[in-house]
Amino acid sequence: MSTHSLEDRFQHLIDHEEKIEARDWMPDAYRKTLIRQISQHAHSEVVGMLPESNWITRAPSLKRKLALLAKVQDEGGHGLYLYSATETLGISRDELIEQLLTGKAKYSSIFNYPTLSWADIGAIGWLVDGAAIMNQVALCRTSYGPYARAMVRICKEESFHQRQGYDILLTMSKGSDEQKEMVQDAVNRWWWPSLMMFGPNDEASPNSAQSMKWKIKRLSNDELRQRFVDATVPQAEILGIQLPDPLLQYNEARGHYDFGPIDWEEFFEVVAGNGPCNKERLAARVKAHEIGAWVREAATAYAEKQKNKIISTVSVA
Ligand code: BYC
Repeated sequence: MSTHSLEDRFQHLIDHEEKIEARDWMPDAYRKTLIRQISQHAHSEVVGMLPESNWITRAPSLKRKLALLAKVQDEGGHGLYLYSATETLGISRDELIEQLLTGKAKYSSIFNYPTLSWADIGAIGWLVDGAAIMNQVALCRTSYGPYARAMVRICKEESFHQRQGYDILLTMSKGSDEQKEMVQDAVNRWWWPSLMMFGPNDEASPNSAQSMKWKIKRLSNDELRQRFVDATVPQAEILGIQLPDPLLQYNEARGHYDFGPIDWEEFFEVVAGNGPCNKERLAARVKAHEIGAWVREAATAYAEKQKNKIISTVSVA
């Protein structure tokens, strides 16, 4: 079959909502885009463990500690599913990790901000996981089968993450004046970076048009951002807090909330490696990789031993 007809068949499958599987023919650019997006997503999950794990030992009760511990472990699991999905596209885990540790690969801008108080853990769950779910529910319908299936399970766990964050803030917002101030301060700092998670505006998003045609992305960056704002404003009202945007206002004609301009300069600085915690985050991942070398070596040696055992059993038989 010519490349032209292969490409027609591929787009036909996508247009008819069929999933593309690892064994199927796909254009090189589709494969490349998926490797980029899924591996960035995997890196984000793993780097995303860092700001929160910092608070596990300081959680204010056993229940809070258990929930946070479970959440951080879930993020590690999400990284695992996503690295595995990326590997089905013909790239090794070692190569992907190398790209992260050498700073060649991106991960979500949001994880380059510091967690200064316990209320930040609530704000991350509510806003960061809330934004992540908004993006990821749409990705459950992405055209690449292994990615879509990984997203279904991830979304179930993300809902728990969002609820645990909101519950922290709800409890604190009914507490002392100092606790209420901590909630407001955390939300002030996490609101705008959460809106940036959805990526640049549609007209400044170089990958969107093609990714939408291939149904890798099902909704645009701006559509998802708007849905997030619309869903989150009423939740902020229940908390009794002010979102830090004087231009935030319901627009009857549009049926959506209008919101103020995003500081894209800050976003691109953070993505370029110059955010408040970029260097710290990468250094932590490099250190963890070095410390974990013996685990990988032991697992490889064990796998080799098992392989030899099977070979010798077969040759004796
Ligand atoms: N941070 O053309 P665009 C989570 C890059 S949640 C850094 O719109 P695309 C978690 C983009 O990569 C977070 N970089 O790109 C939650 C591109 O650069 P390259 C992870 C960003 O791919 C709680 C350039 O800007 N979620 O994991 O069409 C706890 C132009 O952008 C960002 C996902 O990864 C950003 N925020 O759309 C723990 C979801 N935004 O690669 C963990 C899956 C954009 O061309 N990913 N860039 O050099 C996606 O849905 C899409 O990749 C994005 C960007 C919407 C993020």
